[in-house]
Amino acid sequence: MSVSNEAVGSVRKVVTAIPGPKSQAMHDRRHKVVSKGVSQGLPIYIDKADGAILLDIDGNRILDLGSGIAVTSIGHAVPEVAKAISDQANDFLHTCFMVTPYESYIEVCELLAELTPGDHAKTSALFNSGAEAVENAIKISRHATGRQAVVVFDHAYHGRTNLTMALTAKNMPYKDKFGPFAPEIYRVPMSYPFHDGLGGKEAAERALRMVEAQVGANNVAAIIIEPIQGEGGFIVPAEGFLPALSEWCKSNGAVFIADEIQSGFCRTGDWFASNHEGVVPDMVTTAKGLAGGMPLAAVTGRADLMNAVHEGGLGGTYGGNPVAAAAAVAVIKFMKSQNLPAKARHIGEVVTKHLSDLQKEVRTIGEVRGRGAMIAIELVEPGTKNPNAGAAKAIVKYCNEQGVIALSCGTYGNVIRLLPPLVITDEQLADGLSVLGDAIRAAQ
Ligand code: PLZ
Repeated sequence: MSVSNEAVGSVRKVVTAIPGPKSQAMHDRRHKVVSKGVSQGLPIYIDKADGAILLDIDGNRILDLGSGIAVTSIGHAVPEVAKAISDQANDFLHTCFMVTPYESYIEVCELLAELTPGDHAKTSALFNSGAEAVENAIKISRHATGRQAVVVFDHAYHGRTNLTMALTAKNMPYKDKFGPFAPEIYRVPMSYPFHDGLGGKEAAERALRMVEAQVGANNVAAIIIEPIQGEGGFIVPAEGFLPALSEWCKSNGAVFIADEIQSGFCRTGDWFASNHEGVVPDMVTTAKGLAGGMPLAAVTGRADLMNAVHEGGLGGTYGGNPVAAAAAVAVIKFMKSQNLPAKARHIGEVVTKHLSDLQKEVRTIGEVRGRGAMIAIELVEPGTKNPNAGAAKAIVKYCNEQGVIALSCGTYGNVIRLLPPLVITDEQLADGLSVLGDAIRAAQ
């Protein structure tokens, strides 16, 4: 594969302490002007990147197993995408699609109609961030059904804006003292096989019985769910859970929204995580992988629902910006030409085998789970299912010091998730897994 940032190379190499002196100086500079409220992950400042390697300003070559939280699925610095962006930037940067439109917005919507689950008539609307897409999916569902209640799940993550904070489950750091939150949001138990031991049908019955008793089926505008939960801990619902929810929505006139912002666009080994159980959502929200790092998000859904909104009811100054849209068209072309769903499946096999072998010797690994290139381990106190956030923290720190980006997640902060770029090479993956293995053993 030709690359545009060849100087970055393809091999992890740590040449200073992490963070190095230049990054530390930059971090001090940051603290004078950047709000402390903005999350601070690993304070190494990035100069260039290529494929799965980040080059920081101290000259460290870092292996990226996080993809900027599931965004750079195509890897960093893909020449075709960079060219599409620069060509569009030269042509024009912005007109506002609501004022004077352009072709690439339509192209993205055509691709979304083609690739999202189901072959029914679909239309889309484009936005800037995942949270904005989720907000709009709820707006459209309420408008189309004339109902208000929205059902969400334990461990859900849907964003940080006011409505999406209300949909998100975890208090710290997302919600604490940011209320009051939007009303008419009802939270029910998620299917979480490792902890509840329930089959998908039973777990769905448990959740839907609550909805019927406490909300009333006729009041439900939408059920929104991540087919595999991301921030909440890479929780894969038991088989049958998603189809049962989707069926219930169909029978009760509610909209079934799959939030595929983290799980979508090849990540789980198919174009969308809903595909694994043949679920056809009424509406899908996408962002992250869609434009490879440019801010772009979408709501795609049944044309009858999407078109129920009055003209002018949906929009925003930058939604479907020409540069982001041009990037998305090039990203999707790349995903197809490189067969990234197959690459994600391959990554899944390698990672699952490695971590499952490790689980036999390490008692802090409670469960290895996930799909494709969206795999995680849940860390427990040995001999129990109690969360072990300390181990997760120690593992991330160890990986970081060795020049590997690994991310934690989970309501209790005890899950380590892997989200490598799907173009990661076998050598890079083996290298990352070996560091991760050392980190896990060291954190026992
Ligand atoms: N829905 C399923 O995963 C974003 C959040 C990082 P935005 N997840 C990363 C953080 O700490 O802010 C996400 C998601 C799902 C919605 C969103 C929100 O997408 O583009 O961050 O708004």
